[in-house]
Amino acid sequence: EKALGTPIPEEMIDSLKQLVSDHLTYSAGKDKINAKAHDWFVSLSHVARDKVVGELMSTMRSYYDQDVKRVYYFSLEFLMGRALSNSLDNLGLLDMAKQALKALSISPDDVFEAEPDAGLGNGGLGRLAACFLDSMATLGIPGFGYGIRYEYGMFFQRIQNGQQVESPDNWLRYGNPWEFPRPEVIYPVKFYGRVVEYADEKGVLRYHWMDTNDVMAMAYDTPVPGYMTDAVNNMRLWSAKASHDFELSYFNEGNYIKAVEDKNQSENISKVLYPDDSTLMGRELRLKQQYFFVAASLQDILYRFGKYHDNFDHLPEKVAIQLNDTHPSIAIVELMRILVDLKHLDWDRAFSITTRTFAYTNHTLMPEALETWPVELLETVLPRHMQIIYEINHRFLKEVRASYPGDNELLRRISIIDDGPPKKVRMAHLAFVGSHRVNGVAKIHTDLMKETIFSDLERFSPGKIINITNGITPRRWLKQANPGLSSLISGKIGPGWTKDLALLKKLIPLAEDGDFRTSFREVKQHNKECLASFIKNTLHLEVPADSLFDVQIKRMHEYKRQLLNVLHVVTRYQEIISSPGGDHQPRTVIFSGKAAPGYQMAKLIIRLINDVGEIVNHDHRVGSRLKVVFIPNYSVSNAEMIIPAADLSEQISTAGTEASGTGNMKLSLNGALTIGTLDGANIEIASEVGEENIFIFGMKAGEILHLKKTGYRPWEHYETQKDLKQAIDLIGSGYFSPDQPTLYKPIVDSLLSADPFFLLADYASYRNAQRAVDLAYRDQDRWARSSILNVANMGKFSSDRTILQYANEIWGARRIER
Ligand code: DL6
Repeated sequence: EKALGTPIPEEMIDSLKQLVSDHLTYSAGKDKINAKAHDWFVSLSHVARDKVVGELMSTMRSYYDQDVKRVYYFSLEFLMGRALSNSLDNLGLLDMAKQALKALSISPDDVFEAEPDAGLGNGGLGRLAACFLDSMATLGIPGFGYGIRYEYGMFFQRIQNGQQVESPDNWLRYGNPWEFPRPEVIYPVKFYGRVVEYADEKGVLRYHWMDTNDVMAMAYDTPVPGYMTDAVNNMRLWSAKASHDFELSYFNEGNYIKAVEDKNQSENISKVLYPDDSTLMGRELRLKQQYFFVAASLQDILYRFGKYHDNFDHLPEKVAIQLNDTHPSIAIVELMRILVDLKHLDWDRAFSITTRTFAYTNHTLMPEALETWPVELLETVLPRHMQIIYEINHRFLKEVRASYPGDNELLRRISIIDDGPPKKVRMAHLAFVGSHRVNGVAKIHTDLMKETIFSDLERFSPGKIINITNGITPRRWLKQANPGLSSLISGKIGPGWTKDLALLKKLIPLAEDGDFRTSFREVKQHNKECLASFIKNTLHLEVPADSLFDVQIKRMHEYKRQLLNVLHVVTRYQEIISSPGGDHQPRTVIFSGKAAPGYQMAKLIIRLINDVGEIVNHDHRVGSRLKVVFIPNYSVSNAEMIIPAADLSEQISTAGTEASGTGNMKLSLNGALTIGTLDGANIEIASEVGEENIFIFGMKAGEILHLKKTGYRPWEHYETQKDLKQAIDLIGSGYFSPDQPTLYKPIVDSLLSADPFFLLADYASYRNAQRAVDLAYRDQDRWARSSILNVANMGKFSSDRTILQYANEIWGARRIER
């Protein structure tokens, strides 16, 4: 690695300048005179891409030469964010590129910001996939991402009159310099039709799926460079193309428009990302998306496998397929169809190959997010697959019956088919039965998987479920997002932590070093000033950069309890008003997050946050002691800006609901202290950073379960806790919505009648924890010490560790030396 602070030789900068200028002419086709930031972005991207693509080819060649076992990560979502600065940094060229741009009198920030986010994901699940690709490339694991090249990514969120307004994210409008279209890599994918049984020449019963409607899947490749390594992996995304440009029969009849309409119908499959990560509606298009990408990916994988192998028994030795949640789980059935119907393997052999190839990661216990597909829909869209699912289930239930004779209740619960009505396929059961390993994403989540949704399956296949706690890439989430902290750390302990995050432990003694604490605080202060000026420029709101920056950034969802945070904000507001001379710790409470467009309650909470902000921020009695900010359009790029500026990280989900969380890791890695429940990975963060450096509150998962069983009466908390009652009453009174006094009645009603996420039960404990935060923040030196210890103890949460665990415990994949 380039030694820290070594000046970059002038001639290297000159030659980079020349390359960028050449690409401006020959790739962007622009003259310097009228080139815009976007043109420079395209030009610099081509420079980086040229370096990456050579390595991509030699990496692929070496994988072939060594006939390595390949890992295929199947995901309906890849939330990659921007590629340019990440690629340059991975190549070790980021500083040089910035200097070259400056020498051309171009602002590097403008150039990097001209790149649209590749926002092909909803939240944690999609971003995890992106971190995993980065880690696989960095570690030299032959890992390939397979997914969909959505024409429209996650919707763009604006706030108008306090409300979320969605607009399409046309991220490909100006082209995408990072992708390589592969018009020659194109596979047919079948839908609908019917299944015909026939006996082959040996009298064996066979199935022929015919009269189908075909769509073509065309590949687009995006190179994924590892950090400071020659290895470059590939992410292959599929785009739907009509199987023929025009329906000729219509065309010949002179119905030109109808002919084009059919083409567009087929291409709709890869048009748009479904913007809901919690309630998975059984929509036909979504099922078609799922099958579309797995069918194309399997054809591609088997084509590659077939170049060197002709015996499918060896498939699990050369191929591992990881299913990112159940979304791609129809792949299990598709591989069975290929092996049995097309390759004529007998069922048991095919099923053994299939289960040894697949593994499945579960990311949620929420019942509404567990996918089921109506049998009727599957029978229409994928008739042969439905038959195969029945057969898998039949054989599986036979085994269960043999182990637990007479237990019909167990058979009903464990079956892949839910008898309904309507009859449905439980995709999680299918994924479980069709995989050799199933994993949860944090310890508590895995334990709860075993105790709840998979308890029967776990009893039947003990040991199949394992835990692999999530992680995040330290490159994007510390090195690039927080250059100030990154260089402070590297200056003290060297740059090795970027590849071995456990080395951050070397910072532990520095928490006792006053000079280091001062530098550390200066970096945080600088980051807060940058965020404050962003807020001023975009939202026209001044927030004091010396106040405590209290941050909750994630999808808007009731279980994540943004509303609990709002209740606390309202209580603070009331305290300030009722004791104007009091010594109130100034706070800026920052929210950011999108709500699924159809999720009315989440949208109402966004509106409440904005309405509370509107009143609080303009109340002269409050002044700078409390500000409430909602930053619109939460995205990877916005996260990269907000996270380094956070003092406090709100991770306050109801215990037992958040599978892991990864924002919690990013914030802590950037020195924010967590206020959180014993949920998801918070528990593991607490044990790494130490109880004295985190603010834990609230009921434990077991206690919540007990309360659910014994009867929860939220109104008792309302009636007995004065400050809580006052906050709820103020919201219910229309104080924050004077034009529509009953606007927030649904929120108040929900809290007082059912409070399904136990906000009121946790309120007092949350308030106490917030008091402890205020107190701790007063001692800036103590706070800095805790903050440093958070950073120092985050080694476990690198996605490099996570990926090595997957490689060893699930995939049997090894790191490739070249
Ligand atoms: O595992 C990644 C991420 C977890 O960190 C979050 O806790 C969890 O909510 C999220 N799950 C989903 C659910 N989607 N589905 N299905 O996004 O996964």
